[in-house]
Amino acid sequence: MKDASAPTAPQTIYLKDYAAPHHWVDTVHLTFTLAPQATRVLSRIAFVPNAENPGDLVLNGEQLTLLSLRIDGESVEYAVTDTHLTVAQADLPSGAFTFEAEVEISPQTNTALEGLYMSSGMYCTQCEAEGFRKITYYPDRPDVMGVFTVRVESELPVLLSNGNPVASGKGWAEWHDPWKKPAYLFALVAGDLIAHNDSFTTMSGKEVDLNIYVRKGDEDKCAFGMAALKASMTWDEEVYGREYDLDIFNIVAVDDFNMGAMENKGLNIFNSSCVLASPETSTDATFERVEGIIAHEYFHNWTGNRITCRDWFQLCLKEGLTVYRDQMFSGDMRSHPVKRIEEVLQLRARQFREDNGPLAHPVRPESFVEINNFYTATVYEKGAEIIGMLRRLVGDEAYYAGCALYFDRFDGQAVTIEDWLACFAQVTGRDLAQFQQWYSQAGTPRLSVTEAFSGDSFTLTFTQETPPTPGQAVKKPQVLPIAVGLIAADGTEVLPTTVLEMTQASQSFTFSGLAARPTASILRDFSAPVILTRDIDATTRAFLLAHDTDPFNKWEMGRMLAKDTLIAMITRNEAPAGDYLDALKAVLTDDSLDPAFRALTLGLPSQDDLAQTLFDAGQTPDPMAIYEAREALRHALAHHFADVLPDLFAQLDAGTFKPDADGSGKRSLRMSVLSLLSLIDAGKAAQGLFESADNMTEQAGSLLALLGAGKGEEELASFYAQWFHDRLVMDKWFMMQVATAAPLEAAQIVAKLTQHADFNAKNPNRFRAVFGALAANHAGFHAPDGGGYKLLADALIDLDSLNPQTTARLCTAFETWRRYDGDRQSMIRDQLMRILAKPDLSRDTTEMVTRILG
Ligand code: 0A1
Ligand code: ZN
Repeated sequence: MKDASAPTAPQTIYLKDYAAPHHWVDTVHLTFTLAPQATRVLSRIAFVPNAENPGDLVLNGEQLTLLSLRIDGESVEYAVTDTHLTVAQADLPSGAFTFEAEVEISPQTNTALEGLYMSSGMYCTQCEAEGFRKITYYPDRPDVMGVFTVRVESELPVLLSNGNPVASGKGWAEWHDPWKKPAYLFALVAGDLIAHNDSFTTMSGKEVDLNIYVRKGDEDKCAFGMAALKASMTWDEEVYGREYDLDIFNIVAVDDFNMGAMENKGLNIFNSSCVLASPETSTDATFERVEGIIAHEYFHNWTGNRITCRDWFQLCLKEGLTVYRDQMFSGDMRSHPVKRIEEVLQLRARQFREDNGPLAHPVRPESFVEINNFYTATVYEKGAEIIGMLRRLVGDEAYYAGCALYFDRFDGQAVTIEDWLACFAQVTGRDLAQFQQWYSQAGTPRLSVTEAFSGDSFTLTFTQETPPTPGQAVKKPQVLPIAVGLIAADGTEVLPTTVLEMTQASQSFTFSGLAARPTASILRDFSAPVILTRDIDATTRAFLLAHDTDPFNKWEMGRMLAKDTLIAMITRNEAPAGDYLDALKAVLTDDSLDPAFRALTLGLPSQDDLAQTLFDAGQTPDPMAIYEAREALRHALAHHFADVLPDLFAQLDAGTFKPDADGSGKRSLRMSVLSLLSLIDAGKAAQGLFESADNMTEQAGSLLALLGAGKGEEELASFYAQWFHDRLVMDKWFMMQVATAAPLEAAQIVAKLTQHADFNAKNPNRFRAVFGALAANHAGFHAPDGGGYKLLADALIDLDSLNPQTTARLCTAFETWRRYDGDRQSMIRDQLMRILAKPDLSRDTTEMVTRILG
């Protein structure tokens, strides 16, 4: 063996450098002998040289102890670094060969939660993106696909891997996955688990065994997830014609997990917070999230697994499309308008924020240091918006025809965005070259519009401009589908929703034959991910809030009124306008509207959103002033609605808990009402509900209402006494205290909570419950003395040694630092420099902090 063991410096990887591998994989046989600190992994891999790109055998491998290595049964010369194992081409047989190796790894000490690790006594894996290389030597890249057979040896009762079960006996089990796959979809689980079992008959009549595996005590939290899985399977058959392709589909709930869930072939692994649900312990929001994530991971079976990504730059190929699919599914299961508003809220809060700061990157990035840093809102959510725009532009029929062609043409392959778009170009005969820019150009386009009426014609003139982002100074015009409708003065719609296709920097569209000047409803259903500026007065906004037939824009008008009101309160010390309060009250009390919609309309823009809006308008946001204005508006709303709140609260009792759209909509409005009511009734209604609630939505909702009104100490203690044994409910207990902490108390509350016996930095859910909530408590995080910054930086410095992925992700708390005043900027810069100065800082965190500093 040659030992070239000098540590490799982090390298930037470029899309333009993509080259096919020197070797393809045919079959893979793995045998795992599990032991907490000394697991043995025996591999037998059939390699085939790539005639088109011959060369050395290059395998990835990290943190492995190599015990033996053979090629076609013979020992051979090889070189090992801390990241690779190489066998020179000259030392390889001329044709196909079998590579065999044995390595030892230590799952128990793996706190990064990548590769094979242990969580609450069970073994589990996370291989996406590049975790398989911590399990054994392998070409760990998504374009190398193989057929896996896996043997697991352990005394633990449940032993799982991908594909179908082949055979098992005492202390062992064998699995075979007939579908070739990249290593990132490999999974293994071993534990003392209980199965919640069911079955599904596919459209061609095949019976599939379904299981959700959980720890003892969680059996009663599986039924909802199972129903969501079956609904997802039916939906993908009915809507996309996609059938499931194995005899068994397993889901496993794991307590320690960096992300939400993972689509490993036939063996999805879930963060337990994203699959377990029961009325007593989970809120409506959790039920909705579980339903969406189960669907997302299941839908990956076709968009991601059967057809995968050629390289990690193409991540949006599977993620954007799969998010789009899960969004449509959730809309079908619940309410499309409500779902769309929630999507846009999330897009603006996360993706626009990212796109407007130092971490902005194209949906298909062109370079990365650590791919784990690119599982972003841009890749996922903007990626989904691109699919939605494509569908709007080509129409439903061509959209489904393009998808069908994609599934047919690329099944079993690892492909690119170009391959995906070529299917739609073929089906429609369109040139999608300009549209493809959505994948390469970062930044959120600013769209402005002017209106003119003359004779019987109404003209809309749009102008678009995308601001510079890191590495991209000059931007080209994007293709924008702009959905518009026109409304007459009496509220009737004179032009139903019509999609305008904007391709130029500036472009006009004229509508003729109009009897009078209409009011335009623009960017209906949020038809493109842009920031729209439109100079319209409060009266027109109130008119659209009352009359727009497009629910998204109806909501949007309320949101804009709220924003204008808050900005006037912050910058000009104005009192909230009576018209706005009246318009909102009309929505609040309009029984003909969906309660979920009314709740969303009642919601105020977040402090972070207001800070960005002020910054965009050329001002320096003052977090304390934003906080105070928002609190003052909440009080003003409570007083203005005082005469209707108690009755609404009583009427909105949804009765027996059902986590469906109807019930959750009612509860959502009821909790919004309660949070205002608590500001004026000394907390009486909330205390009453807290005592009597039989579901977590109302129990946590009433506690939050109390905390938000500066009360709830006793309730917080009794909540703890009731739920201290339930880790997922305890995450809420931690989170709620930080989320509702007053600005000048937040850091102190966080510091105290990290000393609590139930705080555990090694568990990502618990760490995020505290520090994610601190970052989300805008005024608390940005407290004038910098205490919030320091506390987060301290925690990240400690966490980086344990879990680089979660550390890097939470660094995004600092991504908006250039918005704020000089003092805050310099305090944040100091903390970022302090993180960067930590010896042995991970590659993940180094990349993130470096990019944020810009
Ligand atoms: N593919 C998963 C998300 C995921 C990505 C990375 C992970 O570990 C680094 C884990 C999960 C999904 O989209 O659901
Ligand atoms: Zn995904």
